[in-house]
Order: sequence, then C-alpha cells, then structure tokens
Amino acid sequence: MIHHVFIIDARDTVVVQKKFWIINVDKEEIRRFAFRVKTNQMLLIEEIGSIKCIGQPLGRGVVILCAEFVDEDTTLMEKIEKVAFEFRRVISYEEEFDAFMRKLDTYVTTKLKISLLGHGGVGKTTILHLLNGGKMPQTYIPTIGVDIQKVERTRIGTYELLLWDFAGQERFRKLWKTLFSRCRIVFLVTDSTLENVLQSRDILDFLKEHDSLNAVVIIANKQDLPGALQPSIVQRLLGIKTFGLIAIDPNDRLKALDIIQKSLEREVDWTKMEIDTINFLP
Ligand SMILES: Nc1nc2c(ncn2[C@@H]2O[C@H](COP(=O)(O)OP(=O)(O)O)[C@@H](O)[C@H]2O)c(=O)[nH]1
Ligand SMILES: [Mg+2]
Repeated sequence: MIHHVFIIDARDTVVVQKKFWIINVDKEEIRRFAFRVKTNQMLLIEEIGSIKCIGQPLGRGVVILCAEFVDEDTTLMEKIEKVAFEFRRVISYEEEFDAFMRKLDTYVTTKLKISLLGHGGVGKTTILHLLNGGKMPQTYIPTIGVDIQKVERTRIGTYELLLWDFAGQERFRKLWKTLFSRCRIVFLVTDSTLENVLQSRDILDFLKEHDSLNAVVIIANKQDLPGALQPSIVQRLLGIKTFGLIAIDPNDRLKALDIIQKSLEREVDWTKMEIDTINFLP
C-alpha cells in the first residue's frame, strides 16, 4: 500500500504531504532521500527502514511515495508518474490545488487481492455481497473456466480491495495455486458447524503445502445460528487466527472490513493502528 505522498519544491519546502495510513515515516530520512533524487536527477527506489520509497524529480523539486516492500516497483513507477503528471497541471492552474489534494488518494490507489475459499454454502458469496454494500458482486469467468465473483469497490487506506470468491468449485483445486498467486490474504470461510470445520482442515492442508501463499485467516460465519461454534473454538480446532461473522446481517459490514484490516496488520506486523482510513462506498 502507498501510505505517504510528499511533494517537495526547489527550495526544499514540503508543498504536499499526505498520510493514508497510520504508519510513521522518518521525515529526516525522507529529506535525505529527496536530496539524493534531486542531485541524481533520476528516479530512485530505495528501502528505508521497513518502507519502500520511490522518488522522481519534478522540475527542480521531487515527488516521493512511501509504500511497502510487497508493492511492485512497476506499479509504484506508474503511480508516481500519475501524481507527477497531475501535479504539473496544478502548477499551471493554481486554483486546481484543492481538487488535486482531494483526488490524490485515487491516484495512488493500488489493488489488494483477497480470496475467499471454503466449501459450498458456507457464505462466501454472502460475504462479498455484504462488503459490496448489499449489491450483488460481479461474476467474471476467465479463460480457465472457473467461475469467479469479485468485488472491487471497497477501499481500505489506499488499497482497493479485489475480493475473489471461487464459488466452491473443488474440481478447480489444481488451479488454486495459480489463482492465488499475488493474493495477500486467503480467507477460509466455514459455517461454524463442527462438521464443516473438520472438513475445512482438508483445504487448510492444501493451502499449507503451497508456500507461495500469504496469510490465511479463518472466518467462522453464521454465528447467528444455534449451536454455532465460537470463533475461539474454531481457532483451537484449526490452529489459525479466526474471526466470527454474521454475513447476512448488514450491520456486520464494518466488522468484515475490520477483519480484513486486522489480517493486514497481522501480516505486515504493523504496530497498532486505528481505523480511520476506511473509505465507504460512494
Ligand atoms: N443464518 C445465516 N445464514 C447465512 C449466513 N451467511 C450466509 N448465509 C446463507 O447461507 C446460504 C449459502 O450462502 P452463499 O453465500 O451462497 O454460500 P457460498 O456457497 O459459500 O457462496 C445462503 O442461503 C445464505 O443466505 C449467516 O451469517 N447466517
Ligand atoms: Mg457462492
């Protein structure tokens, strides 16, 4: 995720500074980095502490984006070009500065790919529906023939969530590895019955074999049903961080977003952040 944008002018004045996520950057390090970009007059990408910085000269000033190590250089290069391009337009028409600041987050939005997995009927499509603010997710059928439903409009910080539901097509299991590549989080959904939790072990074993995968988190859905296993019990049975959910309850939308945010925090080991950057649906 791109979490900071700085634009520094020829006189070393910070003219734009925007923070999208509660991560601190060392301002002195950023200044030194800006100086290196200016003196070299070329695009630089450097790892500074636990942050990846990309800087591009802009006239006699410089644009800097701070992101995570997992963010791809090519994506960051595209984004910084966009910010620089839009800012150059502002310089020529001063009155557009406010508009630039308002739109800045859309210029630096990157996609965060998340998959929902689980046996049929556990509530995967319902979770997408919930996250999509009650609208049906789009159905998308790529050439490989697997039916994927996706939601692309929900944002956390400068991430646009790209959620995939593989519609429980077990016969496509061989393809999972390919489909999940570059997927930051896999949510394994269960309906919180003992039977389904035990069946889900099988999916989990499959996932564990594939080290290309990132974080796996369990969603213990259908917490409203009588006899639903508590998330803590599911967590003990599966040995993986588990969050409870009632996907048919629209009030649980924030909770679902919170699960995604908490999973991201766990994965990247950021120190405690408050939720203040969730953008709701337009
Ligand atoms: N009681 C209850 N039913 C749910 C919940 N989530 C989903 N369902 C229902 O479970 C059924 C299967 O859900 P669906 O999302 O199609 O499952 P999928 O096959 O995993 O995509 C539907 O009838 C949903 O309305 C929940 O939290 N509580
Ligand atoms: Mg479904």
